[in-house]
Amino acid sequence: MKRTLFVVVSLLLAVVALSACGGSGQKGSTPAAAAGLPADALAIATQRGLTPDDVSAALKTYLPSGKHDDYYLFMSGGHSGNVIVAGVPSMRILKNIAVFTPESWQGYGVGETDTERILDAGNVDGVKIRTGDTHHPALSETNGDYDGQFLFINDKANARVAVIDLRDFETKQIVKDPNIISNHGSTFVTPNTDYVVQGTQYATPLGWAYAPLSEYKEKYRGLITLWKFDRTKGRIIPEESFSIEVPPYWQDLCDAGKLASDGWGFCNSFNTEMAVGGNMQGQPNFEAGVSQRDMDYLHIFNWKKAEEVVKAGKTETINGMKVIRIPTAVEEGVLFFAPEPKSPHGADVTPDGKYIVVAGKLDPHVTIYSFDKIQKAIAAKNWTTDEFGVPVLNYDDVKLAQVELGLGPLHTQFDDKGFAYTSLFLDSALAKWKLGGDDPNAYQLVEKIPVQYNIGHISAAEGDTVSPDGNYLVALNKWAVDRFLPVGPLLPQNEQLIDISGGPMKVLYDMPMGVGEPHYAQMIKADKIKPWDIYPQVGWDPATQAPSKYATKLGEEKIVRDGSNVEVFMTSVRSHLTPDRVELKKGDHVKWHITNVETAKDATHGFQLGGQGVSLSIEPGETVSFEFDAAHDGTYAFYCTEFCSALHLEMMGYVTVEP
Ligand code: CUK
Ligand code: CUA
Repeated sequence: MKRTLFVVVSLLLAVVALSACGGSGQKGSTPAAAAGLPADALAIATQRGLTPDDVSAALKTYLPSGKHDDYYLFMSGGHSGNVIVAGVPSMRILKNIAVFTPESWQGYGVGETDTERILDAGNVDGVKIRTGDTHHPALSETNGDYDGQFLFINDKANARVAVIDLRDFETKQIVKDPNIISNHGSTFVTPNTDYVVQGTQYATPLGWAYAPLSEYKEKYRGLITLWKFDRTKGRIIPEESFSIEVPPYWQDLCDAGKLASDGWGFCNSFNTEMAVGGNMQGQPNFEAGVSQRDMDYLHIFNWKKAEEVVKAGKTETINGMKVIRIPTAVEEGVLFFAPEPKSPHGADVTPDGKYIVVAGKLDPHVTIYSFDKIQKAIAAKNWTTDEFGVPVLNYDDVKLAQVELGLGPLHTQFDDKGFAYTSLFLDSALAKWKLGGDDPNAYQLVEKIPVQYNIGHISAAEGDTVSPDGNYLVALNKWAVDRFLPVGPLLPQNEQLIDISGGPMKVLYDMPMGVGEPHYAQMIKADKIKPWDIYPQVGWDPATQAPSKYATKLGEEKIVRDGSNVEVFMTSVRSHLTPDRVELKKGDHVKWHITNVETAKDATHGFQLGGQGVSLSIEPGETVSFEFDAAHDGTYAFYCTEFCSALHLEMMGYVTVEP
């Protein structure tokens, strides 16, 4: 025990001395600076039973009040359908971004508003979809590096993709793929964000039309969709997007090529068996049916070539989307397969773009493919074909190396020192291994550390760009088991911060995630994101990122009646809403616009109108609109929901609806 305390003290002294060296130097740089350390620090460490490792982890992650984190971490919120933003290394949650599910605090999709219309764009056959399952956030990139402008995220359950503008951290657009019902290899961007890539997960007939499962091979298909992104508009342009038809192999994760492999993309698949279930009809469960073959197919596609094929008009338009059919994709050299070991999950391109790392859930190895070898095999036309006529390259021609890491390898990230990191789901561990360039023997396992527990994705600082930082890695663990205070049978997930800056890897912090579950996350340097403090001018419409035609200035508030159509132009400022009386008649249709005329940072006003299911958040400068029918006569109160001032409770008004 004495020895432990001694080590703790030495550690604290060393850290204080170090920070003094790195600081202004005013306080000197000798261990004497340790005199500044509170005398009770040792007592605290002792009393709380902290080990030297605990103390060093605490010092590495603690942020004093007012200090900011080094990185933003954008996590998918899984089946809560949103995105969660945290800071690294503190792991403090900064924001939830409502995406596929309505959210009252942000006034997102609650009441008939512009954000409701964003959600409506993702409806399926007229069914209002207000659930989501977000998996893979993708930051926009310029030359293969995060540029901090936009974030994309998929909804696996309904094959949708959303666009989030990082100037105001708000969802701007949801697009629905008209031909598939679920996606997964999504979202991943091409190196200049020309396209947002989306791969199908569970095959259906295109347009999810009816076909019995007995016709699976004939009628069911997957797609690789390339959503065209217009950076100036900040929108996906469906008319300029297209899909490549692929066999019903259940495409899994995808990644876009970069640098050496720019112009290409890669997707795993895991049901080349084309199993169709039927466990009540004497057939094996899907889990068994899908795992029969030793090899599945890595899908290798040339999206630049596909773009030319689309321009040449060699597509079929299916439900409004241009689709390159399989025979055309084959003929034009757009699509190739390479065998990959049993039921792979992650496909990750190395920072130089020269290699593709594939991890198989049922194989203890990661398999490294060489892009150069793939190109040579394609040029040599050395292939067989699958049942759909797609060229299958020879495994030994394209495989460069394999590294045995452990059980259940899933996802891989990279650092700046030539190492790769792979999550091991079944081992509940993180493996660090060495990349070996073109030398297959140079690929080696370096180190493994346990995580708590059932690790899925990992996210290293800028770890999937052309220039990873090699600083931090977050393990997105599915299970927390014993890590946190018990909260009933539904436990949080555990996001563990791991130090990968050099030397042995170390777990620094356990972050309970009370919603979720996060699948993938991306971590970007904080200074790359330049969010607005307030909207650029008073009367701003975040839906168009332009001045709103409903902007209302102080003193110009009004209520306009035209028959039974009533339009309200309201302002909000601390601590009143003007007008504060809205007199309606039963049966009126009301359009209501509120402009928050504040220009002070953080001076947001909320708005709820009792009995109408409306919730708004009106940030400084913003103009928000909503509509409703005054279907019942009565007296209702509206008020500001943000405690914005001492007289916030008085920031209210009445709606009277005359019979
Ligand atoms: S998936 Cu969840 S752990 Cu959707 Cu990327 Cu692998
Ligand atoms: Cu505005 Cu409370």
